[in-house]
Amino acid sequence: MQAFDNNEHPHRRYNPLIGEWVLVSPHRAKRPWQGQKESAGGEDRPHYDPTCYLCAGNERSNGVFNDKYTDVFVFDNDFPSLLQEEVEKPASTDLFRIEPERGINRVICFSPRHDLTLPEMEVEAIKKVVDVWKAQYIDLGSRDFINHVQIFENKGAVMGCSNPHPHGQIWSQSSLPTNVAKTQDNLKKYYDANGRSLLADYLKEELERNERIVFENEHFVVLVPFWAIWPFETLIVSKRHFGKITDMTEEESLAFAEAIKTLTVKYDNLFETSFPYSSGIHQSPTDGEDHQEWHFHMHFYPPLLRSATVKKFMVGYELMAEAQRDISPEKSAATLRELSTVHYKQQ
Ligand code: H2U
Repeated sequence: MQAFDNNEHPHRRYNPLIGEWVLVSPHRAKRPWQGQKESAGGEDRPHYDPTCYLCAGNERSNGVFNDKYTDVFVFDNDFPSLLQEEVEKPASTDLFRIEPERGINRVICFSPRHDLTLPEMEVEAIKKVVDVWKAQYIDLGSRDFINHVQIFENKGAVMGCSNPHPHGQIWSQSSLPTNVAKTQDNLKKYYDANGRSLLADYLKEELERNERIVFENEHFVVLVPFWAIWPFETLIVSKRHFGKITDMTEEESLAFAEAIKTLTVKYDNLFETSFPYSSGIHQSPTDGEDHQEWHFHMHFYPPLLRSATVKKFMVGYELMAEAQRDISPEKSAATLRELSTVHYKQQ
């Protein structure tokens, strides 16, 4: 029988964070493509756009004016997916379960500069975004009806982002959403069985194996997880075991900002385009419990596969059976690792 080769033979890998498998088909990465191309959209934007609803001092769609902010600006989403008011719980049956959900949605502008994105911002400016994420986690998480604070960014039109002005969102709510609940269950089972953080143990082994590391600094590691689904999916994991963004020291916050900057510059350099992704932080819920099992991390899920215009679709088999990828996580990591840390526009 032939010896197993990660880069040749179809196999399945297990994601211990969510308890799900992914099918890896590395031999398939070279198949021809005659399908859809997305527009690369490498347009030059002005520093300030008078028609942008996120630019400083501008009017939003509901008639409210933004502050004339100079670094980071947060406002309550004018079209929130959740509302704060409490309502009566409707009747459920076994097969028709229904629960009211309360929450607060906010929008966070990363910079007043309409033409920038995170990779084009200075590390110190990204650190200010991290500081505001901390402040929001405290502000929202301290409310008694908020048990989870989801910080995330959709970047690029292909990810459904409605405006190129650099911004993210924060959705906070009373329940633990599905993906976070799955992660928490698995982190807790591991912590209860071993007395150690799952991600700390995983990180130790990743650093030893040194096959999927993209970047590391004193406090954070950027890697393509062993179980990555998206072609260039990455994870930023803290070296120290702590559960939430507010546990980070000033030095760790700066190192986190540097990790975000380095990763997103590499992403932009990959296809010399403003690289689209959805990213988000996974951390302890704000339910007042002591969540020793949680280990702070940030996911990046970019859709692009082989150029600025060819994206990976999660369709037939993925929707019906399980997640699948072609290029191996090791190859993706090697590609990202070798890319410059200087943004292509500045080279
Ligand atoms: P996305 O680009 O990721 O869709 O985020 C933009 C958010 O901004 C979106 O949730 C909100 C939308 O509801 N928004 C406002 O709150 N006010 C506006 O005037 C326009 C958009």
